[in-house]
Amino acid sequence: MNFFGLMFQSIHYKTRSLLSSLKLNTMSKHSKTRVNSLLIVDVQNDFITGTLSLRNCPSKHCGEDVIPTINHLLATIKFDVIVYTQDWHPRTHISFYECINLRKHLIADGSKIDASNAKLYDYIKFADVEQILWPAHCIQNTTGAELHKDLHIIDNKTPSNHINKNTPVIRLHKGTDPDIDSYSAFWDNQKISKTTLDSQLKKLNVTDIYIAGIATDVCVYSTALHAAELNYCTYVIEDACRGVDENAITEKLKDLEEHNCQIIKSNKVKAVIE
Ligand code: VGL
Ligand code: ZN
Repeated sequence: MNFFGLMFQSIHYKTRSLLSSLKLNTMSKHSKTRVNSLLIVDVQNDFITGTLSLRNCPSKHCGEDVIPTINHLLATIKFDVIVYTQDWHPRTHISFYECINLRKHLIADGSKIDASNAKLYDYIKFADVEQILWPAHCIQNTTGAELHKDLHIIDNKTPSNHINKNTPVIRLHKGTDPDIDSYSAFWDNQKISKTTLDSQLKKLNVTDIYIAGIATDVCVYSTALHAAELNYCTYVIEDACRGVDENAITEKLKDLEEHNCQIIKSNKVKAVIE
């Protein structure tokens, strides 16, 4: 091949590789079309200053510390969908220590703990279901069940710089059945009934879920575990969460990593999304 032949061949190859890399780029961009949601779990008065305040739990956390971090995420990142969940129990909920006498007959035979010696935060077995005895909390339509007043609630009247009035906002109540507890926003603790959250998110084509809120080792944990199980790309924003017990928090976050969740810091979220 003469000089011109070689030149032509080299240009030809360069053009081909340029074209194929362009194609690859657009393909990977396309396959990377993500629909991002921020799921804000149970930022409710009772977990912050009320009957189940994290301050009185082994962690001694201040639940309100999640609020500036979540508000900053809402103010600076364009999420496609926002979800607020609320623990929303009837007065006689199975998880309430104060209601143990209502369910004396369900305590398993031979249980070391019975209604007379049970203490707050004990694990008790009702039939064959283990239940922690929490202080009564987040009772429907009480102040304790309300979202904290400083949390930015996105709605039509108060969009943020990045989240406009057309951004879908989902509000979800969980734990409404008196006889079954529900830590996760997707399923009750026995996985008997599923909430509407998965179908609402799938309808909106959500692919990625970023989770923040309370409590890291309880409702955040169960929600993240189920989100990953339901094939969402799942992130837990560690510093936007607070929990009940430090040891449990460490253990549960490790477990989430082993179940396909990614634990990230709030200052890294923007770079992952944009
Ligand atoms: C929660 C304990 C009991 C939570 C709910 O939101 O993490 N914790 N109920
Ligand atoms: Zn609860």
